[in-house]
Amino acid sequence: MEQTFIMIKPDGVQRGLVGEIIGRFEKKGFYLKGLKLITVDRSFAEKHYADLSAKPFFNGLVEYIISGPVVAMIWEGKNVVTTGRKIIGATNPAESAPGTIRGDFAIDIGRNVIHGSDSVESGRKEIALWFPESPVNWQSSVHPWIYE
Ligand code: IDP
Ligand code: MG
Repeated sequence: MEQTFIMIKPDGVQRGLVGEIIGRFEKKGFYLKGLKLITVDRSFAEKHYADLSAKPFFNGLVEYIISGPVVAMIWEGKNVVTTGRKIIGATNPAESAPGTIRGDFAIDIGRNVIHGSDSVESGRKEIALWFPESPVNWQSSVHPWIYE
């Protein structure tokens, strides 16, 4: 099944939003397939955001991501990449709809609480980068109550 990489950024951890955010993905019906609290160094953050290295905000973005621990997660389910991005909301919280994570909990684009992969392919790459260890293999026993 489809997987995505979701990261609660340092502001989300500091502000005590970890439980709230995990709860939203859990209650939707997605399956948690990887989870760790980790502080990353500069070269790792630069690798994660390599596609944005030419952007003027790149250095600030890297400083932000290395400023404290983050919660790195793998979530699994049908259309989890696209639906996960909808749960997260628009990149700029000024434009994120209420009811989305960024719409409910963020103000500034440079403190937007959470990351989610933008495609199945980048999800695959990001999961390989953040979770080089072999994944925990488990299946939810409520699966038939979520999928027809
Ligand atoms: P996304 O996180 O919604 O996929 P991206 O365009 O991939 O958005 O940008 C990655 C992150 O870089 C954003 O989540 C945000 O934290 C930061 N960012 C994007 N655009 C700006 C900007 O114009 N100023 C400051 N930070 C930005
Ligand atoms: Mg992105």
